[in-house]
Amino acid sequence: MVSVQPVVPGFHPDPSVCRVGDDYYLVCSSFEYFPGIPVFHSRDLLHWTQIGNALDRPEQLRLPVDMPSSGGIYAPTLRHHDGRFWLIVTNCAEGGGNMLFTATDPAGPWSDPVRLPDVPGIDPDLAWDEDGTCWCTVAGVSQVAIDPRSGRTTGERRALWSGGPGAKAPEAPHLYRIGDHWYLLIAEGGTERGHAISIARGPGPTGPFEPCPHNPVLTHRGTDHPVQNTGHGDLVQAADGSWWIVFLGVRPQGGTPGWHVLGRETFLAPVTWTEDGWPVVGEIASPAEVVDGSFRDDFDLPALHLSWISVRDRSAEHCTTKERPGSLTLRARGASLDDPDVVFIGRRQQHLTCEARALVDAADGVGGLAVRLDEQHHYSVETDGTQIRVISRVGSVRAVVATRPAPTGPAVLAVRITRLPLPHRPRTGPDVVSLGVEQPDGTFSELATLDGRYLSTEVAGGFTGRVIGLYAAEGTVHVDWFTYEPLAA
Ligand code: 6LW
Repeated sequence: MVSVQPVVPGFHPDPSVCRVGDDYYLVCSSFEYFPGIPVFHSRDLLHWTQIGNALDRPEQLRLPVDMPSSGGIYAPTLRHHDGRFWLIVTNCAEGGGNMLFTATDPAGPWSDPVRLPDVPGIDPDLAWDEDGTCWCTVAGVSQVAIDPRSGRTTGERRALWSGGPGAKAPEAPHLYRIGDHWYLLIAEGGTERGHAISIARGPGPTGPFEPCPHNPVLTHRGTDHPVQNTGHGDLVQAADGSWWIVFLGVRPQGGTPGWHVLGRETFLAPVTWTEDGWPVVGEIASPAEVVDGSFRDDFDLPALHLSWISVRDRSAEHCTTKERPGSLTLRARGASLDDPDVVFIGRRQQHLTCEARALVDAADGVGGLAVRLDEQHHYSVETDGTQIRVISRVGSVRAVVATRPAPTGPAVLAVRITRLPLPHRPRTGPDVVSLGVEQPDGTFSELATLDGRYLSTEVAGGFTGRVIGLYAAEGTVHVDWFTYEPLAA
C-alpha cells in the first residue's frame, strides 16, 4: 500500500474532467508555458495518460515576453456537449481574456479561439440547460448567458451564490444538472492552506441557490493530512453510476511551515450522496502504485514528446530536433534563466525524489540543465565547453556557487533531488537539490547541494511548480539525450 498519491502528479492544478461513454478526459492550467493546457485520458479515473496539449499553435496562445511567471493560462473547464468537446479558459496575459475552443477529438486539433470580450473574470464554466441556453459562470461568482459559437453574451450578467460568509476568493465555479436540482460547486478560502470546496443547489441554472448544510464539502485546513490546500474541484459521474471529484492539492514537506515544490497536483476522491441530495466527499483514492514516470528522450523524432513545455513560446528557430538529427538544438535568445525571454524547455518534476541527466554539447554556446520555478527561483548546472558551473538564483540574489573544468567534448550534466535522512528533517526544507556532472564511469560527481525550500511555492509564490529542463544562455547547444527517473524516497 502506497501513501496518498495524486492521480496526475506534478504541477497540474485546477483539473476539469468530463466523461464520454467509458472514456474520461481531464485538463489543467498551464500558466506561462507553451504548449498550453495538457489533455489527459483515462478509463478508470486513477491512471491518466497525456494525449495532447489543447493550445499548441501560436494562433491559439500568444504569451507576451513581459508577462510574469504564473500569468497566462488559468483554470480551464472541459465539457462534452452536442457531439463536441468544449474548452473555456482565461488567458490572464495582456490582450488575453476568456476564450473558448472546440474539438471533435480531445487529443486535437482544437479550434482557433472564440473570444468572449464581454465576459470578464477568471475560472469560466460552461453549462447548457434543457432549452439549449449556454451559461457561462465565472469566479466571484457571476453568470451570463452566451452564444458559445460567437462568444457574445445574450443576457445580463448576474451575481450568484458566492460561498460561506467571510470566506475569501469564491472561485472555480462549476454548474451541473443532477437529478431535479442544479448544483453550483465552488472553491473558497483561497488556494493556500485555507482552501475548500462548497456547494449550493437550486431549481434552475440561475438559482436561487441554497447552500449545502454541511459545507465545506471538502477541506483539509487545520488538519495534519499529508495533502493540503485541497480545493478547486470538478464532479464527474462514472459509467457505473458512481460519482467522483477531481481537485487540486499539495504535498508539503520538511519542517514548519511546510514547503511544497511540485506545485498543485490533481487528486481524486469518491462522492456519495445523502438521502436529501447533498454530496459527501470520501477519502482520497490513490493509484495502487506511484506513477512510474521514468522518461528518456533521444530526440530521434521530428516532433517533441507531449510532456515537454517551453517558457512562453517554442519556435523552430530556437528549439528544434531537425537541425542535428538525434539531438535537440537550442539557440539562445535571453541571456540566462533570469531573463523572461530565455529559451528553456522542460518537464514537470512529478516525484518528491528524482534524478535528471542530459548529455550537453556546448562547443558552440552555453547551456545546461535547470530546476526552474520562475525567473527568480532556479538552480542550474551549465557548461560553456571549458567550464562546468552551478548557478543559484533565489529572489534578487544570483550566484555561481561552484565551478570545475569541463571534460573534453559533451558533458553529462545531472541533478539529483533527494530528502535528508530523518534525524535532520524537523529543521530542514522539503528536499535537497544536488547538481553536478557524471564521470566517464557513470558516477555522479557533485558540484553543489542546495536547500530545496528556495524552489518552493511557499518561498517563490505563484501558481506553478518545479519544471526540470534544458536551456541555452548563449549561442547554440545540442542535447543528445535527456532522462528523468524517480528515486526511492
Ligand atoms: C485559479 C483559481 C485557483 O484561477 O487558482 O486554486 C487560480 N484555484 O481558481 C490559478 O490556478
